[in-house]
Amino acid sequence: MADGYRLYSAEGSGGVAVEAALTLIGAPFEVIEAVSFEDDAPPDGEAVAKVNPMRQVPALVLASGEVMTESAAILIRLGELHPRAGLAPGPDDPRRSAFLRWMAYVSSAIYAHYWLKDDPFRLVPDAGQHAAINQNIEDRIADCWRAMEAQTRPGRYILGDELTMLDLYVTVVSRFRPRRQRFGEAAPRLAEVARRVDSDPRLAALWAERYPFVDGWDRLPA
Ligand SMILES: N[C@@H](CCC(=O)N[C@@H](CS)C(=O)NCC(=O)O)C(=O)O
Repeated sequence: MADGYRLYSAEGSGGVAVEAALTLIGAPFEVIEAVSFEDDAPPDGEAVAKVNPMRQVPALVLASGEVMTESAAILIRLGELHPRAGLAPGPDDPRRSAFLRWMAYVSSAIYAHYWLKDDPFRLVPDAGQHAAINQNIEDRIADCWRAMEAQTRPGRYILGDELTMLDLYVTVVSRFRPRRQRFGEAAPRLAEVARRVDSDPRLAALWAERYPFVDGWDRLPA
């Protein structure tokens, strides 16, 4: 796509946050399905390897041909490149510090865990330890959501009443395992924002196709 973006992404991945951003921006983009998580096997990143040696999605090819990886950086940059969409508070915006802080936090404190969680063999050869690793990672992720909840004061959206890239990012990353139930227990106000973004009519088709919401994900225990 000569005048648009080429996005290496995958269904049910963090790349869907970038797909959501490009959808709201209204920019032309082509998606290349690039990492397979089929059958709970370790992710296969063969298709993305030629643009991202880390074999991870999202990887965004800009119209210039330059490649960007790192979901938070991609979202922030798209916000800068398309300021009229109003999705990324600019340098003089009072929300700017919180915006940058929580974008980096979701990436480093939460999303980064999935490299091990998706395939514990990467660090621990003994499969007998994997259930405990998984549990500990999920506990840590819940703690991180809880800490974010305690330090933010969402309005309709996390930084106030306007939707930003941060809302898209949290909405997608909170769909990762252990899914929304644990997220909702740890961070009920953030979960309310995520539900608002889930039901944004501009994104309904995208969510249904790229990250279908499974009934019961956000059901809290009775
Ligand atoms: N730091 C990267 C992490 C991206 C990432 O972990 N992507 C997952 C999909 S949600 C992936 O490609 N996993 C395959 C792998 O790590 O081998 C980012 O924020 O974009």
